[in-house]
Amino acid sequence: MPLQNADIAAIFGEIADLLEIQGANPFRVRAYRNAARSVSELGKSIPEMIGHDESLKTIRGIGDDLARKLREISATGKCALLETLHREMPAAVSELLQIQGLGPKRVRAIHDTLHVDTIEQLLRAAKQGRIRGLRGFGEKTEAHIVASIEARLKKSRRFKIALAEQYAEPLLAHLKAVSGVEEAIIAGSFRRRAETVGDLDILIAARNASAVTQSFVHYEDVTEVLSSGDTRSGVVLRNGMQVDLRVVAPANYGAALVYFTGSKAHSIAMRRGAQERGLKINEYGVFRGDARIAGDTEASVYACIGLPWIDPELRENRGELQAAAANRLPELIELSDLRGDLHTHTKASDGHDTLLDMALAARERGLSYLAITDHSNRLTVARGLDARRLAEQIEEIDRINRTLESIVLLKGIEVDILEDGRFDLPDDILERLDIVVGAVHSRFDLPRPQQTERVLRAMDHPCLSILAHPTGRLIGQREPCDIDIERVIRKARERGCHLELNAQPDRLDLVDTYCQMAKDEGVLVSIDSDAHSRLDFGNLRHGVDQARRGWLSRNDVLNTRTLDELRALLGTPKGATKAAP
Ligand code: DGT
Ligand code: CA
Ligand code: CA
Repeated sequence: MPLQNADIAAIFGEIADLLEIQGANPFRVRAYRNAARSVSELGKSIPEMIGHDESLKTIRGIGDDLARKLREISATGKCALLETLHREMPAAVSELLQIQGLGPKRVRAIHDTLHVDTIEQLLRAAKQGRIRGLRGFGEKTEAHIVASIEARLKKSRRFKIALAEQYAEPLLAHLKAVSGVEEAIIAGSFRRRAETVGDLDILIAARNASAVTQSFVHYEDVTEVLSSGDTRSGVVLRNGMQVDLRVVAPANYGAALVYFTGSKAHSIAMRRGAQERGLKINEYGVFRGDARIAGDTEASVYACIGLPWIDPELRENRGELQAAAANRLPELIELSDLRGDLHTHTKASDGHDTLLDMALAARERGLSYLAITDHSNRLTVARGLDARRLAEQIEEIDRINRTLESIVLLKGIEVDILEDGRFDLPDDILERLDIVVGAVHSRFDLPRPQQTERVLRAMDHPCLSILAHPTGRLIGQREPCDIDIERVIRKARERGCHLELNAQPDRLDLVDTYCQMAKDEGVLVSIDSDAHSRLDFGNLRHGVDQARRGWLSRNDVLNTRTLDELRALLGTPKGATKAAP
């Protein structure tokens, strides 16, 4: 793996942190911090620039000294200054800066007097009351430190659903194999297909509860048993994920499933509905007085309050109970409804497979069209295509389309939206494409008015078909950019262009509530894998899950259309005329 700009930026960032803790000259600290930022946002690879003998001093914030450091890091992967700083102060100390309320001076005081190097040590010290005695600290600060570390730990302990699944499925299979088990399911946020899960909630219907419990606590991946009883137990897996287990009698399964699927807000709203009818719902069933009137299936529970069964993805108390009562629940999209994928990469940019391999893999999945949308020009880190290479790819696609059956390749590009909202490829090449996917890859930090204007301007371009990963967030890693999504959605409607639901498990961008907004405005959402290899078409399933949470039906999704319908929708945009070729 060659050195990435992000690695270099991380080194500069850490230098800035450690210098700051040491009380270095603020100008010097800021220089490193600015350099870290311009390196990470630079559209070109620094090692490549060095390889091509390009001047590094054209980069914002880089002078002689920092240019020398860039060369040093590119050549050795290390920076002598950082190593010196590490000898004086352990790396983990700079993490302490991330705790709310702790600036460099305080971090230094804590480190020097209490020899605290890590966040865990800091939490312990704060809980033992050793912080309040330091000069400049008090009980309030100490309590604040505890609260913010705990909030942080809680947040970081959530697992992306695609990852949780890898641990959950084998465990579930293990439990299903226990004799006497009649039903076994993972309920909670996992069943609601949330983007991340805090823990897993396994529900089992079995006659012999203790056999299930024994098998659960002795599962090979368990490192800690938190509790173990006949109906309830909890464990921690090797990866740190907590799993709760409930074992119920088969007759109670439906009621228990409603209860443990949640969400809590959905359950509470349901119980209110039950009370109005003089009923009581709990995890054992539905009761009128002492008489149990339902609860063996989920549908029987909903029927008691006059409702049809509700898909788990909708159970967030965001209007699903009202929609159910009015018989207006959406018929949610399914994976098999997708006929194509409109955002994928090949070896030509940063993908791993050839055009042909991607086409064959898509066909294997039952897709009937596939847009190839490699990166454009400016993303040199991803070996983005310039107009000449894109023209070559267009010809190659024509050649492949002449020989390939049952699938059609569409010519496309994932074009970079520059900071001013323009594209980094000329119109005459974009006009030759079937599909133009526009994407922001830099300056995620622009203030809301600029970010919004930037994207709206890109959407004004008559060639733009789809706005890719509209908020740019990476789950647990990068916050969404600050953008007025309502204006973006309205713009898409006016312009007749579309918004992507990027199905990469760490993007899932649009989020569910924005999907719902798009649907309400009549804007079609395109569920795309953003595949970088032929194995990535599996992403589509996660995209469909997210779309279901966003209330989308087949008709709300662009790539459920037949190829002819799609071509019509991608045709001449509303409010713009495509220049004649
Ligand atoms: P998570 O684990 O944070 O991703 O989210 P959930 O929804 O899986 O929440 P969790 O694991 O705390 O609880 C699992 C389900 O159990 C939850 O969705 C609904 C139910 N539940 C838990 N606590 C309560 C409660 O106090 N009242 C009600 N009605 N249901 C609860
Ligand atoms: Ca859970
Ligand atoms: Ca739980």
